[in-house]
Amino acid sequence: LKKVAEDVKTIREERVPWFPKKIRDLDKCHHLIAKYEPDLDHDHPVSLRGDPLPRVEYTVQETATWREVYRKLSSLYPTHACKQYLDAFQQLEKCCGYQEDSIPQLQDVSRFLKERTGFQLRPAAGLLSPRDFLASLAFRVFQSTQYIRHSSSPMHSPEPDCCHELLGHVPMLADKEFAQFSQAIGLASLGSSDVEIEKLATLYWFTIEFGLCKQNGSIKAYGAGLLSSYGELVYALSNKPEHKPFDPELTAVHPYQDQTFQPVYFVAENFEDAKAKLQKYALKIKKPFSLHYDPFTCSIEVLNTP
Ligand code: NLE
Ligand code: FE2
Repeated sequence: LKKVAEDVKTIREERVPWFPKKIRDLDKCHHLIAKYEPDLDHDHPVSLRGDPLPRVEYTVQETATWREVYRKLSSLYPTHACKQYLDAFQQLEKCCGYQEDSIPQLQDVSRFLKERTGFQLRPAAGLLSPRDFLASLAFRVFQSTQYIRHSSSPMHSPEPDCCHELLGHVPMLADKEFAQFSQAIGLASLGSSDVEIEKLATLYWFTIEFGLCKQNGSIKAYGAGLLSSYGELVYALSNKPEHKPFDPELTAVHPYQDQTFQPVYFVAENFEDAKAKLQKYALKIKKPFSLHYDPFTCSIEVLNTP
């Protein structure tokens, strides 16, 4: 009987894709999506995984691109960004060197976030596979690019770059509730099947990247892909695209657009509600164990459920 039990256990375990259990395991979560692999004909060293965040010296032209992006976007934030974003952005300007004349260093920003919500940044060489990217969120690690978009398209880039990470993601990751929401998507992804990962990546896309939320009777942006793109931020809050209520079951299977503006955005009631809905959704993902994140050791405890 013991033998049979062990066999059953092995078969079960084989069906579960590998996932990181401690923060150090994230060294193995670095797979890039090939179509987005950046051509490396720029002067900056590409950070290697696991390294401490290197300080980058940006060129005059790169800093000029940053200035343009920063100026245009910060003029829109008061009317277009959600309150949580505006609060954090103010803090970043006050304590973290956010300003139009220099590109903040990921190292400094990571320290700032660590003190607010425990999130930390880690260098990534480009767009990562959804499985690897989502797994890092489970540990409150956010994998960030460090190079900057081309100067010819400051108002929209289909790929992540440091404008997107610093102006899109970082302010939101400084918010407690949003940090919890982000970690919840990450935890749901651990050990999930490819089909479930695809759905979670779609949920990630329509919330953390392109989410809108209700605030004081109007609609504001909280998605990083909007908050880092002047063009799409204006468009998303206009009457051109469709707005639908955030509902994980439907949102998770909705087709998305990764080359140009989204035809549809999903609107959350508020973060608390979005998190509750997401957690309810995550509970339905079938796994032969349950997971517990231990914040003291920053590791995952796997509890077998018979
Ligand atoms: N469209 C965004 C921008 O221009 O910053 C980047 C999105 C990355 C998924
Ligand atoms: Fe992003």
